[in-house]
Amino acid sequence: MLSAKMNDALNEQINKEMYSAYLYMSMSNQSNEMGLKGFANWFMAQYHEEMYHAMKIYEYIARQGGKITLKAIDEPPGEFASALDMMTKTLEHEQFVTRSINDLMETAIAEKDHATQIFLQWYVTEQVEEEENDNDIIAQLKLVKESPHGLMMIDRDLAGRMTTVPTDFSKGVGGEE
Ligand code: OFO
Repeated sequence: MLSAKMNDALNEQINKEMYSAYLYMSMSNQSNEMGLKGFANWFMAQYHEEMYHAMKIYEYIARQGGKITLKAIDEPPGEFASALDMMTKTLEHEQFVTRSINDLMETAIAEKDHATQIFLQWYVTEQVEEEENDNDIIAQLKLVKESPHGLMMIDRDLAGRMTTVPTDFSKGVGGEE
C-alpha cells in the first residue's frame, strides 16, 4: 500500500525518468548530426535505460494498487556545443536525479514505507553507476582536449556500448538491469 504522498512522489519520478529519456534522445540526435556515431549509440542506450527506469516505477505503483498519473514531459534542449558539453550536462542531470531519488527515499522513510525503501535501493545503486560512467567519459574528453583523433577514439569506444533492458512492458518490467 502506498500513501498518497508516496504515490504522488513516485508519479513525479516517472516524469523525471521520461524527461531523462527525452534529453538523451536529443543528445543522441545531436551526436549523429556531429558525425559522432559512437556517442549517438551511447545516448540511445541511455534513452532505453531511462525508459526502463520509468517503467519500473510504473509497474511498482500498479503492483501496489496505487494510481498512475502521467504528466507532460518538458521539451529538452536541442542544441549542444560539443561532446564535452553534452557529457557535462548529462552529469549535471544525473546529479539532479540522484537528489530526487534521495528525496524519494526520505519520503519513504518518513512514511514508514519499508517496501518502497527496498524498491528505491535499486535506484540509489544505479545512480552511483550513472555518475561514475559520466565522470569517466568527461575525464577522457578532458584528457584528449581538442584532438579530433582522441575524440574519434572515444567515439569508437562508445560505439560498443550495448544495453539489454526489456523493451516490451506489456507483461510487466521483470529483469534487474
Ligand atoms: Fe539516468 O538514471 Fe534514471 O534518470
